[in-house]
Amino acid sequence: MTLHHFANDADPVEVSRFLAEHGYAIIDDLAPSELLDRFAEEVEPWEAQAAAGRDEYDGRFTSRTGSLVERCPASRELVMHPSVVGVVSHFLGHATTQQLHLTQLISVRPGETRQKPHRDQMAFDFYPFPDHYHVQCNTMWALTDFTAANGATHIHPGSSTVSDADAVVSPDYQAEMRRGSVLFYDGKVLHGAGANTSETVRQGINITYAVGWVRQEENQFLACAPEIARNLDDDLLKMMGYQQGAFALGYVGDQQDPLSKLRGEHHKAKLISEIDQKNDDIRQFVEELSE
Ligand SMILES: O=C(O)CCC(=O)C(=O)O
Ligand SMILES: [Fe+2]
Repeated sequence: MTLHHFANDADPVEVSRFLAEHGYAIIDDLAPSELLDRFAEEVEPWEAQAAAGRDEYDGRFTSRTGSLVERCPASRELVMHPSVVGVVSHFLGHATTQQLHLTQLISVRPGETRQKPHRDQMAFDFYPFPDHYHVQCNTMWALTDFTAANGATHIHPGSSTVSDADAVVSPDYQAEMRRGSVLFYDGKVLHGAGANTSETVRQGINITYAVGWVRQEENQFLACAPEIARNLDDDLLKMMGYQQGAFALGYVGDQQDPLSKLRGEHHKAKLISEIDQKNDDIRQFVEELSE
């Protein structure tokens, strides 16, 4: 058996349903290669200075580069890719809001051994979320081809709702996919990075989403400096957490909306300068008339 792949015109609801049933889904060829080229160029200086993992779990031959929204403008298009947002908002649609949980380029280098299979939702202090309650939705975009030899992610299909003992002995398959394809996996499914026995680096862009009421794994309010955040699109900012999760979580001061707080002074200054410019134009127009 190999893992099931969807074409890039697949209905996000169908993909989400498949993900809910099997714990994973793959959409082939979703990111244009021009977008990935741009991302690769933007991330290169940051990746060059990223440290290797400190333990077997992080991977001693693996580096992780975060803060992608701040550092790599191209990543913003991946975060907000309509097909991905479509899957995420259906898959996590039981929550009032969804949010960005983390962004990370994972570079698995030659010589890396296989990562211990795990369930990502353990990050929530091992809270035993009920089987039917999905708290997160991971994506892994292939920045390079993902192959069995270079460390394509291992997935244990259907392991989301079985006991740990049954999950570890369940069969697993590697998510081999071309550059530009994207693997979705839920927070419960057993998975892990593969060993890299090839000569080249495997690069995957891990962008994870969560329901709006939990703490984010990567703190988006600090991972992207407010001076940069302030100029991003509303939809992206809301995804990063600049909106109230559920109906009351995350307000600022006198129950102010976080997005308007962020825009705040900057927005006012921009409006005033636009008005000043208009006044100048009118003055000049009247002066020209009276000459
Ligand atoms: O890089 C991969 O293929 C998976 C990494 C992973 O599962 C993790 O670090 O939690
Ligand atoms: Fe993981």
